[in-house]
Amino acid sequence: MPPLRTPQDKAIDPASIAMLEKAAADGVPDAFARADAQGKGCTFGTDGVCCRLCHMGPCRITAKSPLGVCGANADTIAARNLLREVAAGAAAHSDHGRSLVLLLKAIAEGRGGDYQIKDEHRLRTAALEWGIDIAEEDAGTRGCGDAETRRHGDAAKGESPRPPLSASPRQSAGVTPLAPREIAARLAAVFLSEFSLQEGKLKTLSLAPVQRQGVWDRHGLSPSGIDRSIVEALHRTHMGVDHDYHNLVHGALKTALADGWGGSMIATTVSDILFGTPEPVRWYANLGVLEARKVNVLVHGHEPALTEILVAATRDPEIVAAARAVGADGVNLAGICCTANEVLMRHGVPVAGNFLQQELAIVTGAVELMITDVQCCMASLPSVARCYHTQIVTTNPIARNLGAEHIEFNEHSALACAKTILHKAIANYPRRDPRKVAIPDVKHPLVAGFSNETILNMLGGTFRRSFRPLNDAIITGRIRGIAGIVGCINVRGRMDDYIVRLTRELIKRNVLVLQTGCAAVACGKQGLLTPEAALEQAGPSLREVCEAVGIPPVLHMGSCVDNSRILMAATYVVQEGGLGNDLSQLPAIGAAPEWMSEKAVAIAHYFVASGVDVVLGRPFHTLGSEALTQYLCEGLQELVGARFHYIADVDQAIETMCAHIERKRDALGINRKAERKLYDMKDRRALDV
Ligand code: XCC
Ligand code: SF4
Repeated sequence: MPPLRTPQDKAIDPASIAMLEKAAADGVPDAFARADAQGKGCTFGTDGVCCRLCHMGPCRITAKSPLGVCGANADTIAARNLLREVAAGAAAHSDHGRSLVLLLKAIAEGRGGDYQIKDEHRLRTAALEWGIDIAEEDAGTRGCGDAETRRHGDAAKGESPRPPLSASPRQSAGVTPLAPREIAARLAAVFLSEFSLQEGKLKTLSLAPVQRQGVWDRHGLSPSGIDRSIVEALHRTHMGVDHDYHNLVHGALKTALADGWGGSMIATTVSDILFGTPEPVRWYANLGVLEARKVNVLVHGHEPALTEILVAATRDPEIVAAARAVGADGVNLAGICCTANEVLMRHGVPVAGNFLQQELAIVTGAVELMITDVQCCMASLPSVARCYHTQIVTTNPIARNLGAEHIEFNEHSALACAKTILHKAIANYPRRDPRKVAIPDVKHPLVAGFSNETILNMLGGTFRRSFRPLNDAIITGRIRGIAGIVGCINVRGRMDDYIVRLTRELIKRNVLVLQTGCAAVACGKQGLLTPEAALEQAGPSLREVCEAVGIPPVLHMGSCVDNSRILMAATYVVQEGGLGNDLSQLPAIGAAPEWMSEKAVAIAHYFVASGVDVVLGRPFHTLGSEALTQYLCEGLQELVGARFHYIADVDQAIETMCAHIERKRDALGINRKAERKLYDMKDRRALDV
């Protein structure tokens, strides 16, 4: 029996440590306690060699019985399980994207209720990106070019697409700009057809560098419709269909591409159109954002639609008056998980915490109500809430929880629904037990909201939007490369620890870090998402660049569907020129240090399929198949020019990632020997400080 973990073994931030201690004192079981109670877990599951795909099984692979009843071996079983995880992850992201597209369609048809299009500029640039004309030619006039070719370049001539620099509709004689609702209708129709496409490949793929599209086409990895891809993944993993682990991995890459370049890309784009493209905003993260004198309402999950309306409703005089009437100073809205990232970036709503802080927030005893929607909302929430006065409200018909109240959210009555929920929270405030309240006085400022549109503006200026300064900094070696550190946090490790140590060390070594999801919040809680962090913690040359542009050394780009922003950032770097023609040539690497969800499995696969290596702090469930593991961690290099790295040790991850970046620089010929030596010396100096 291993010794029980202390709160310090479970978390690094003082707020979480304090709440883990309080949970134990209050007798409230938390995810860490349950993980400890579960023990190491079933090794068949961990190794990926348990199959329950048909009722002749379940079958488990052992040295004595190396084949399932149907003859499937460990390679087949583990690869099928992996592909199913990718399909589930892709489904979660994409279904979220679909609900936003349906809202866009409803607005276009005048059925949007309390919603409207916030960012018409983004609507027009998106329309151009997806080949929709945003102006109509009057009869008898010729247009000045096909929107499709303008945006996507001419693949036959090897041209790459360009970022949409301007989206002013042509105002010349004979051309009438379309009304936003008409553009929205056309765009929604194109997006919906991306889900239902039965033949041919996704339109969205053409946003990628032309060379990468060629890799996908050559290897049969270009997905058709998003829904079709997910159905195909489930079909080929049914008993008795696909048994070749290579082919199953190719299926995983293809399905993941339908997520990253399809469902997630669409989710990000439509969120920006509906709720506004994020711009840098400075706010706070960690449990200290809860306020003792206010009604605390937490939004938790992934879908931003309801939360958008809640932000407005919180400021409604009726709600403010109601809060005052029960003796509170108002309503304080704060977020958990990716909903937090969505509203942080667009409204400056503070972040109470990341995934593993959802229960700990309730343990403060100061949360009147938590609203959950889809994904990453633990089943345990109602039972934790019962130990305090907190109410849990579910809002999505596919995500209910016993012990929670279900108030179905409907965009046609969004404001009324938001107010109903807030009134409930206010009515609950007098039930707060002051003896049970302990809000940790811990919060850190952070800057979030680095959409590509913002980065283009910051680097190039509004009139010369460009990634050029970034490319130049990489070419001259002031920035060694780019690391995307993303994904969840996992109760099996020490929360945030790997993410934060990795990020700290990489910026010290002059690597610019891009983040999303719970990883971004982990670093936000440590103060790494501020321009001041560049001064204090970044290596000397990264610091120079950050100071010149006014950015933090770690850029928070949004929620997990916003990993699509990282794909596009890398694409813009390629298109800017000087760093190769494909994503696989960039001095860039991804990492999901503490991942736990199927969505993270999908994300990791679409990065590798896009040509970007990914370091995983914990392996996929494939260790029971040496052949499969080797194919993922070595063999894929030949197919897509990138691979996975299973690295549990953070120091080893740091060295692997830096070495990878330097190898890519060498291959590009931008590492002149003398310069590299000088850099290495500087590096050592930076390390000595
Ligand atoms: Fe969930 Fe998105 Fe993972 Fe965090 S990072 S634990 S998926 S909230 Ni998306
Ligand atoms: Fe066993 Fe094959 Fe059925 Fe899986 S599909 S449970 S390995 S018989």
